[in-house]
Amino acid sequence: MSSFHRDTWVEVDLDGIYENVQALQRYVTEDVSIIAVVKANAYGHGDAQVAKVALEAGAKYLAVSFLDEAIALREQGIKAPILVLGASRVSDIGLAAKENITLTVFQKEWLEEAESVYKENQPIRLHLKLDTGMGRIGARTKKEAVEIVSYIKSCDRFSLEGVYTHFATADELQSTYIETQFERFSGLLKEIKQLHPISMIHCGNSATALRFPGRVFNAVRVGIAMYGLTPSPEMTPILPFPLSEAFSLCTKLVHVKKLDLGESVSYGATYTTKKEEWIGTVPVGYADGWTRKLQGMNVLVDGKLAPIVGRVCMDQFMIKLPYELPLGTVVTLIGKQGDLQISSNDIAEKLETINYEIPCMISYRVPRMFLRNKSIMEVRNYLQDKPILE
Ligand code: PMH
Repeated sequence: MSSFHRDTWVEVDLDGIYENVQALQRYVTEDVSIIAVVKANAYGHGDAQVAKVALEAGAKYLAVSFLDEAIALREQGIKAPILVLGASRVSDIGLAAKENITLTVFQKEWLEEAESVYKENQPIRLHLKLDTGMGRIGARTKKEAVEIVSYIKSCDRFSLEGVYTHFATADELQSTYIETQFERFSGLLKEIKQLHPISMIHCGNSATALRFPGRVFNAVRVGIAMYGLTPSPEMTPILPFPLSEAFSLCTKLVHVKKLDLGESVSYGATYTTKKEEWIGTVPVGYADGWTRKLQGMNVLVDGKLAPIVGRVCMDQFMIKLPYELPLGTVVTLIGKQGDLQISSNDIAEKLETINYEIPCMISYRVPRMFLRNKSIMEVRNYLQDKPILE
């Protein structure tokens, strides 16, 4: 731990991610390809490290949001196919083709402009996105979809590999809306397949894969479940197999003191001791993503719960210790100590948000430490943008 200059780190359990991908693969069967969704730095877990372990575990494809994220993976030696799920600029098509990156198409105008701008011979691999009810990006009507597919067919620099859609309510147990989306997708697919053979068809995220394994066509785009988190609290009781949560956040006490009764702590002096209390200072703050709304949340120290007292500062916050503890004692903000666990789900509940947001919000300032085969494989400090221990 001495090779970065800060005693705060994220621990990413790559063994857990490997097991989650394998369990998902067994569940959807070998006929369905796993597309590992590693956008947003793999939901904060570390893009290349997660991508490599997901591929080792059987994933066939990777997905990101933006071309820059795909290029970053190529620069880190990832050769597997990568799909950009979001919109890409026509001016960047040449770069995508050169790096062998698959783009998402959903507008005929984009294709027309692409054809006039892109003059290389290397074909551009495309997946057509259909908007069946998410209302985000995608062709919505049969007319739009048919026009796009016909255009692609007429131009040999475009190659249509896949068709996909995204569900808005897959993680809700009420199924009316998702059934409508399934129906619209099937209807549009039928028209498209009459025009063009499609080798990859995908509609499912983690929740869809877990709830409707037999209805996901031949690929699924899996994010949150790969990281070991349940897509929504209401799905927890119906999970078909256990998932292993991969993300922990730890630090160490940098200051410990006994305060007299009636002393206050942090900005605004919002917390005042009710008796003599041991107060510990933790070197993590809102600039690390540990937002001010986490005042009052517990952390784990010496195997016990300890509440955050007073306001969270930019780089530090204070906790009420159960008793005097030595400097350097490990404090777990997310993760396990002994029998106790603070899950990203608990942080999400406190912040009234979804668990997806929690690992994403822990900023680049916190080094990521990767565990594989139960030991440290690499430590990466995104401030320096290079591994500092391999
Ligand atoms: N496919 C698309 C198009 C997505 O946007 C996402 C996640 C996934 C697959 C993976 O979903 P999962 O993590 O539930 O398995 N996208 C987002 C999003 O845009 N906001 O939160 C999750």
